[in-house]
Amino acid sequence: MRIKLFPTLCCSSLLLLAICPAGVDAMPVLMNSSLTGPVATGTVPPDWFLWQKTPDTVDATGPFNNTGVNWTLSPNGGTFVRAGGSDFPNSEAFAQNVTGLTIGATYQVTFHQTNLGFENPTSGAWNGEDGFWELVVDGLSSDTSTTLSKQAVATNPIVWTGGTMSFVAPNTTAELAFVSRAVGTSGLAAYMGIDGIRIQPIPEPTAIVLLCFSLAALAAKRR
Ligand SMILES: *[C@@H]1O[C@H](CO)[C@@H](O)[C@H](O)[C@H]1NC(C)=O
Ligand SMILES: *[C@@H]1O[C@H](CO)[C@@H](O)[C@H](O)[C@H]1NC(C)=O
Ligand SMILES: *[C@@H]1O[C@H](CO)[C@@H](O)[C@H](O)[C@H]1NC(C)=O
Ligand SMILES: *[C@@H]1O[C@H](CO)[C@@H](O)[C@H](O)[C@H]1NC(C)=O
Ligand SMILES: CC(=O)N[C@H]1CO[C@H](CO)[C@@H](O)[C@@H]1O
Repeated sequence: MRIKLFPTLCCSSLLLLAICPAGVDAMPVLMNSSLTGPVATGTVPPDWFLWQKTPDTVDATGPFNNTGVNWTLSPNGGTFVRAGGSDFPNSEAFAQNVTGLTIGATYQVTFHQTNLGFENPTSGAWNGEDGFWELVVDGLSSDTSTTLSKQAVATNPIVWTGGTMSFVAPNTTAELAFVSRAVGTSGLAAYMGIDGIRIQPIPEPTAIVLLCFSLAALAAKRR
């Protein structure tokens, strides 16, 4: 009896392991998600580090508030990060090593984003590019946000919208870099703002979870 049952149990367990995704019990730890810190050029808020070039920590008065209107803060308030995006190697980026991840689990990153544009302080020309944010996880490009156009004219208000990107955790701790990027190849940068970053595990699709429950129940019954 024992000898006969063993292969069945063994197979059920293997099947469960193969089909059922790893449970996500832990919540990822993202420090200073509100990007709050002293206003400064070429500096990112506490708990974050410069990943490439020199993004800035700014508030509604700048620095680099080269726009025809006053800047507005994101719904998250406080300071936010402004970064000039261009082709990848010339884009400004900042990062944090996020802990508490489950290997192989998918995470959704949500945030507030805006395209600030850039009014040339000397000529008054309305420069800047359409831009987006790119998420690089442990050196691997994982996702991009929707593209935001710069305001049509310099005097249009600064608008914040919700952004979403996702990634699969390669390790329990992973380096998440947020890279400002420009769409065009004009050589001008897209001046992107970001604030209020949140990371949450994406729940497994209901169908797979139900299948796993059924298989687990079946295995228990046989046992
Ligand atoms: C623009 O930034 C400068 C320098 O940070 C600041 O003195 C000025 O008050 C700001 N202007 C507006 C309209 O926010
Ligand atoms: C723009 O900012 C300046 C400096 O902070 C302030 O004096 C002015 O009232 C602001 N203008 C508007 C329209 O909010
Ligand atoms: C973040 O993680 C990367 C990759 O493991 C490592 O090279 C880097 O030193 C870490 N940085 C900090 C500030 O912990
Ligand atoms: C996973 O993260 C740990 C701790 O940061 C590190 O020592 C290890 O090398 C990483 N493994 C891989 C495959 O990157
Ligand atoms: C959410 C969070 O951790 N915010 C912190 C960002 O860093 C500043 C400066 O250390 C803290 O005051 C905030 O509490």
